Amino acid sequence: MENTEEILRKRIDNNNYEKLLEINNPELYSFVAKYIELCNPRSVFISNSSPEDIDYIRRKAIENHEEEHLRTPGHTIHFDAYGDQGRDKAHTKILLEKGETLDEFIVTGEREENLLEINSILKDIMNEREMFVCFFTLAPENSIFSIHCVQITDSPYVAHSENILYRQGYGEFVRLGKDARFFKFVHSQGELDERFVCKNLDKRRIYIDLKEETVYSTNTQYGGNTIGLKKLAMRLAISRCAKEGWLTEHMLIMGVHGPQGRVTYFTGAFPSLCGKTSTAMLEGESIVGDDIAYIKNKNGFAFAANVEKGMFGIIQGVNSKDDPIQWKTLHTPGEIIFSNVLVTEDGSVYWIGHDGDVPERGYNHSGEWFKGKKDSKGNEIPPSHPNARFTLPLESLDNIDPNLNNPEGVLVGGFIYGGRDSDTWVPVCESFDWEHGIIMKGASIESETTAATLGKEGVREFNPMSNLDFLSIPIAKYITINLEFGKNLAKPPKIFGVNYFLKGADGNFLNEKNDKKVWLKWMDLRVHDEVTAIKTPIGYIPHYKDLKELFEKVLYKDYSYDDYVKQFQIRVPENLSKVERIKSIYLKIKDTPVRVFEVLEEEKERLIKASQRFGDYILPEKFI
Ligand code: SPV
Ligand code: MN
Repeated sequence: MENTEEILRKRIDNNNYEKLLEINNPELYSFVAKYIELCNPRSVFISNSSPEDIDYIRRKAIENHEEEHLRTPGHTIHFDAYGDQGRDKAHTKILLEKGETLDEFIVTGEREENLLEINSILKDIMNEREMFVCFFTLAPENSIFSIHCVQITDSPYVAHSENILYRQGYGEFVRLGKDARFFKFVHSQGELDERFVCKNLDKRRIYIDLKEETVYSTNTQYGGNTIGLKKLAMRLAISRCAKEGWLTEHMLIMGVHGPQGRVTYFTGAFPSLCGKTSTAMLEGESIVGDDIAYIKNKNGFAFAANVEKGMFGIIQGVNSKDDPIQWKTLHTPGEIIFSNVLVTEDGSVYWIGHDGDVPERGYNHSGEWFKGKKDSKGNEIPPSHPNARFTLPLESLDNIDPNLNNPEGVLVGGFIYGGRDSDTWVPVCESFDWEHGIIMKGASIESETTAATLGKEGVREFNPMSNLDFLSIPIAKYITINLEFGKNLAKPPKIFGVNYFLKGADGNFLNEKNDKKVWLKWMDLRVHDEVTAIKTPIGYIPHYKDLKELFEKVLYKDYSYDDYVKQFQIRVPENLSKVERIKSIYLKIKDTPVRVFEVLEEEKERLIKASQRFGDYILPEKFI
């Protein structure tokens, strides 16, 4: 093989070569050279994070037909291939050395063998294409949270998305030179068809090599599979933080605005499509992040920072009444990439749950579209995909929190865990303490599956901390790190479990979308010890009078005692079954900390005792 310098000099034009040379880092040079040799692009573009370079990428996404302009200035549309509109869990593998194993829930592959495979897929894959090399920083720059990253991709759409979603990093690489310790990402969309979407989905692979802190992604365009800095970097970060004792969580970060102008920060973990973004976007509160948080112990307190600076949000159901802030930004000129929505005849967009009537025709991920159009199996094609998304800078939202880029992060008052649960958890419940919260709320999340991943919807799935899809370490280790993290804090955040999806006997939801506003205000009061709560076998729940007052104040709604009882009665049989289900899962997980079984057992005993006194469905007032 030619040496690194020769390859770089020969394959990169002068202007771009100079940009690369500004960064004095031999590891970077050999990484870039290696993939130029292997992927064999026609040309190489090195982005130096300047407005011109960022704009170049934006223009390339249009020229390459991965994006198209829409009517509103700054808005573009991108489509992913049919069947490439969610995360491909089956082909996303953590690479392990021979003999190493992870839990059965985590898809793994043998390192050497899979690297050979991915190298053969990558061979000449960028033939006749341009390679983009981009530099980013995860979390605010120059802070204890920062992690530096290099992305190689032949998709200007991916590079463009990252320019919206992440902080630029070229300056940091120049500053750090040889000392930069960075994550590496190699992506190629592979061959595209006549609609400029991936053709070879059978060769879609997402391989995470922890040893070299490198991720490979091929033959896919969907952001969750391709945007290296998002869920791919998250797996690398989980592996790194496990060694260093901090947390990488699938969590929103938001400021809840309490009495007298007080702002209290919460982090919240919810599986995809379970209300995470809509919680972070609640009117009257402020958003720091909607997807990924790094959390560190600083002088005995938990501080969180948003890894990102943009949002790759689900668009289905966004409407002017329930989501006024997103609605406004989505209808204002400014940089937004829409994906997999319907483009109407006048160049605007429509998605399922948008205000107004469904348009008669337009085009979408299925090509030309008209009302009633069916796919080859005879199923009606909806105007937009259920996992259709928008990508925008957080700063374009009216509720952006001033601490988004604070290198110190924000002090965390509470952790929130939620899932899609039709019959067990009450709408909001505070754990007895850190251990109880981590185990009974976080490590016990189950959720009915959604469209964010490929596969069947509506099946109840175990998803500890809503982070299972992204774990690159054993589950037991991950839970232990969470338990330890709280033990080392002088004042750990309070831990709450929420459930926005509880249903009544008639099968209807017991809560409205906006009721979560009230749960948050209650949590804020609890963090500051400003209201008392009812101690039940599953944790502390709100008093009726406090909720009634909050419903009145926050939603101008009369909250009836009847509603309260339906929502907050303790459903003993369902909770007991859940304890059993979770216990049987952890029995199969290697090295589960004993404390997990003890806490589950204690919960079970409390539930049984209570049912012996009060029956299976217990009114909150029984516990007063
Ligand atoms: C999620 O599905 O949790 C997302 C979008 O945030 S993805 O990038 O697909 O992970
Ligand atoms: Mn997510």
